[in-house]
Amino acid sequence: MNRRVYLAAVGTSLSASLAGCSSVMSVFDDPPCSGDECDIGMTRNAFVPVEYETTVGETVVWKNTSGADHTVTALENSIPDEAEYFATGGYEDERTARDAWHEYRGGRLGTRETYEHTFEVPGEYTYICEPHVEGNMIGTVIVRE
Ligand SMILES: [Cu+2]
Repeated sequence: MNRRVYLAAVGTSLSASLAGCSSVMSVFDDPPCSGDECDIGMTRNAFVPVEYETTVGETVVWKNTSGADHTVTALENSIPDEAEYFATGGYEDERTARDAWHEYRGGRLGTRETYEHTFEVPGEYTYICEPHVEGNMIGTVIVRE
C-alpha cells in the first residue's frame, strides 16, 4: 500500500472518531500537522507533537487545528539565554504576553490560524498555551546546530 495514502486514511479515521467523541461539545480536530503546511498542531488541550526538533535558522509553523482558542507563549526561563523571546501577539516578554491574554485575550490564535517563529540559537525552548497551561498544555522545541 502506498504509504502516503495509508497515513492519510489513518489520519482521517482518527479525526473522524475524535469528532464523534467530542461532537456533544461542538468541537473538532483537523488532521495533525505533517510538516507541509505546518509543523506543530493543536488539539483542544495539547500541542502535537509535544516535542519538535529542528535546526538553527529553520522557521517553525504552529497551526491551531482545533476548535478552541490557544496561544504559543515562550517561558523566559526555559529558553536559551541569548535567544529572542517569542509569543503569539508578538509580545516582547513573558509577563506582557501572559497579562495580555487575561486582559483582552491578547495573543489569541483562533481556529486554523498559524503562527511562525524562526529559531536562531540552538538549545531547548519550552512554551505554553496560556489559557490551558493548568491543563498541562506545554510544548518543547529542540533546536540543533
Ligand atoms: Cu490552549
